[in-house]
Amino acid sequence: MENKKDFFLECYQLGIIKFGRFTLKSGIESPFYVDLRPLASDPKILKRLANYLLDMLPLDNFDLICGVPYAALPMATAMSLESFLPLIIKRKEAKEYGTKKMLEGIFQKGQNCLLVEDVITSGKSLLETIPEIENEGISVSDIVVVLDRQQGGKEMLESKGYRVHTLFTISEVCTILKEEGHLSDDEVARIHDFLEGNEVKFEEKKRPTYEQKLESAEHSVAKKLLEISIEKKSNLIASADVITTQELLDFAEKVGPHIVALKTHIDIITDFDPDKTILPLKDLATKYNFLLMEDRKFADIGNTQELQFSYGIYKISNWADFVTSHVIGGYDSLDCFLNVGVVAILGMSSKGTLTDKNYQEEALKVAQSHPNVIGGVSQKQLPEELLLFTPGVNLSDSGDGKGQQYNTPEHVFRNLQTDFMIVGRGIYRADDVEKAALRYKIAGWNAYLESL
Ligand code: BMP
Repeated sequence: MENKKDFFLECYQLGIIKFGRFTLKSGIESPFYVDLRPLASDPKILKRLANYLLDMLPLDNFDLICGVPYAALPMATAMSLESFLPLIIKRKEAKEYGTKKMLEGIFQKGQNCLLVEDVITSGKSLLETIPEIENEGISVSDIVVVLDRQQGGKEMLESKGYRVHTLFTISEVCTILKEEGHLSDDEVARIHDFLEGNEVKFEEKKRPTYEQKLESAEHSVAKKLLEISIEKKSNLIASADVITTQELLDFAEKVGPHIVALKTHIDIITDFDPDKTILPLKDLATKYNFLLMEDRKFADIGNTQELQFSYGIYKISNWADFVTSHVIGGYDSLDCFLNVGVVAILGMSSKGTLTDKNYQEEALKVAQSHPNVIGGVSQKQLPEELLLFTPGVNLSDSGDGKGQQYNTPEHVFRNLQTDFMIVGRGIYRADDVEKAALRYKIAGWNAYLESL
């Protein structure tokens, strides 16, 4: 089987743990929030999860399997399908009519049932569930849990004689996320304080508003983008990944009123013509007040990039307001992008990207020091002086089957403090493109306001 850390990181991409400041049911403020329900929406992950859980267990001990409702129900079902252990279902409330049974399915007194739970905190809810099963004459010896929040639940149940098997602990998860650069030292320290029962000090530092960013922005393109954002109440960049001039112009006409920039991959336009493609596109950009972002992702030595930027059929330097570029060619390779802004590719959104922690740190140093750079493309928070552009945003999908990994606007604004979200298929594949653009614009702006 693949390694458990990689598996966890894939689960994490589904948004199962959020870090910040959350008020729990008990009224306590927690620096993290766990919700494993999204795991059930990805069948491949759910199946692998079932096998990870089964691998930890003495399966011969069990006659039945049961999930604690609701989050663990799909997990228990998947485990049953993978192991052929018969599933029984525990109700949350007894039926008011008919049999009034708490347990549904086929079982006999004296059988031993494996109990499945998604998250264990204090263990209180398990302690309430177990007697309801035992009252039916079924014994429970083992409980398997996906994530232990390490707040005493496991120890409490073990002291009562139950064996508790946990796949991940919150400490383990923090170590993985810190190694991968998703959590800072401060956040990890706060989580440890919380787990040890100490009072947690939440930073009151807020993300800067677009107005504050505008005050400190130095590059003219960064300023222009922020001004448009404030004026249009939008942080949406629509990605026009279409392949004909007509589609591109139609798309720009529909999304124009709602976006701050239109992102192009100009080399996928099959009938490119500077007069028929670029001139009307520039007119639309003026009419609707948006910038043109060419997602060329330059990745060569400075001299070649200079030629690619200004020559060939696309002559990007004639019309793009800003471009994306890898920084793999080093600091000097970015000198050629005079008069446009550069968005440095620091970390990509695709599965298995080679932009690892070390690469991102080095790339960030180049981005921070080069005067042509206005920001970066990343799936992580960036220092305040850079604008963060985050692709891989979709309101309804978690991936595209080709490696793209999606997040919601809430995630990218709250957890990454992004400045601009980039949306492609979420908009251009929608039945009503204009409506979709407006929907994303509103979702992005609300997520930004909530992140302040
Ligand atoms: P979509 O929302 O349809 O997945 O499109 C995302 C767009 O952002 C694509 O044009 C892609 O080339 C670009 N992109 C990305 O998805 N991930 C990155 O890390 C960098 C990108 O530029």
